[in-house]
Amino acid sequence: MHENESERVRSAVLVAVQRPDVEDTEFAESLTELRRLAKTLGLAIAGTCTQRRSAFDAATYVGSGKLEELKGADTILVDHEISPSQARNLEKATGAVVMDRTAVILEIFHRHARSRAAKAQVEIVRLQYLAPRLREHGAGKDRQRGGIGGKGAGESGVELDRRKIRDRVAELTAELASLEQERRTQRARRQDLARLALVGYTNAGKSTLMRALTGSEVYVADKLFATLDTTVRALVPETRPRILVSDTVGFIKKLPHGLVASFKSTLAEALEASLLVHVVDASDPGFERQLEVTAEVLAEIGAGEVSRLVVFNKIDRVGDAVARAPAAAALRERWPEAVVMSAKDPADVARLHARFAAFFTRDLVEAELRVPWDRQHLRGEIFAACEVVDERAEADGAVFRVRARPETIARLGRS
Ligand SMILES: Nc1nc2c(ncn2[C@@H]2O[C@H](COP(=O)(O)OP(=O)(O)OP(=O)(O)O)[C@@H](O)[C@H]2O)c(=O)[nH]1
Ligand SMILES: [Mg+2]
Repeated sequence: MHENESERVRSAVLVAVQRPDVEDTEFAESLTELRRLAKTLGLAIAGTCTQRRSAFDAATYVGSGKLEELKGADTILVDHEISPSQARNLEKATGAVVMDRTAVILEIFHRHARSRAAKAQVEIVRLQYLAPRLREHGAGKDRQRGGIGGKGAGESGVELDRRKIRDRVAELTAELASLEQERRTQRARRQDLARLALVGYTNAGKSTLMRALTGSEVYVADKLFATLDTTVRALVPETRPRILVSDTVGFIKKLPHGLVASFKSTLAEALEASLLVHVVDASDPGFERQLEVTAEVLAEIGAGEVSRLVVFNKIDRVGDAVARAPAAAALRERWPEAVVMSAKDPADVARLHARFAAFFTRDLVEAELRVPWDRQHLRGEIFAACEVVDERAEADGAVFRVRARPETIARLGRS
């Protein structure tokens, strides 16, 4: 988006075609979500235009009758991924800027990326999205209006021809590989520590829980995709052994495939956790579908087998004071293993904390670690990673009687 244009509040008309195999509730939920995505981008919603059709129109996505209605719209947001030619035809017929669901999500990711890795990952997917659109149009300057293909890493996307895009993608990929190397080193250091990851649909409350559980100041916002980077913090009050918590990028229906792939490495870190805490916004009418989407993405990225705890969050927002208790009871009955809670309730957070501590102390073993007097720098590490039951001094060094994970004892025994 041009810098000068980003100041102006643009208005958008939401457009969606409902095919026969899509149920009304699912269709409505998806539109509601597109409205929230638009709000996250700061767009004002000027209207909604829906149509039932057996299939998307091959040329213009909606039928010709609807095209008339859309004339004069400023921006059109299409609730599906459409082809470059459909987008171009739709723009020609209506005079509006057209963004499909993928473009909207990519723009949000672009704006919210903070770390070098997240920026590079998003930029790669945006360039790949842009490439076929450049081919169709040539690099006309007006293509910048859609918001996609704006400035990335100091260059203007539209001025890049396909070859330059390929070079840039290669450059970013190499940058990511070196960042990945750093990350692997950090990761190796944490390998045998007790770790859990907060995963789930965007806006479920993962970062809010992260804050409550670790006392850290991670970013929380009523926006979609507020978090794009994995952050890692220790559970507070600290447990023995220390438990590390990772906050991760949220999921969404129809997440552009390039993004799933590019966020795999960010998520990979979380996936090394022994426990996945699947956070669900129980106050969202579409929470069941969100639960499914998250489960699908987790399976897709290879996390299907990791132990999982489902947390139904935001119970304080479910119904009114009268309806809340039965709603919570219904959730507990249907998902007996799950936790039903509010991240805003300190007592609930404390209960969750206790549950995590119990999970990680379950398979601790007791062992003795002998640390020679010239290796006392290991002391701090032992206290961080283990529960020290007893400590005594002997002629050749200190002997610690500890309770810890078998992997931890193996590592400390080697070092
Ligand atoms: N009432 C209520 N609001 C909550 C609760 N948990 C989170 N929220 C709010 O929900 C919104 C989203 O919270 P986040 O913690 O940013 O959600 P997230 O899962 O990290 O979202 P992404 O980073 O977009 O994936 C914020 O406005 C929070 O204040 C809760 O238990 N009760
Ligand atoms: Mg977040």
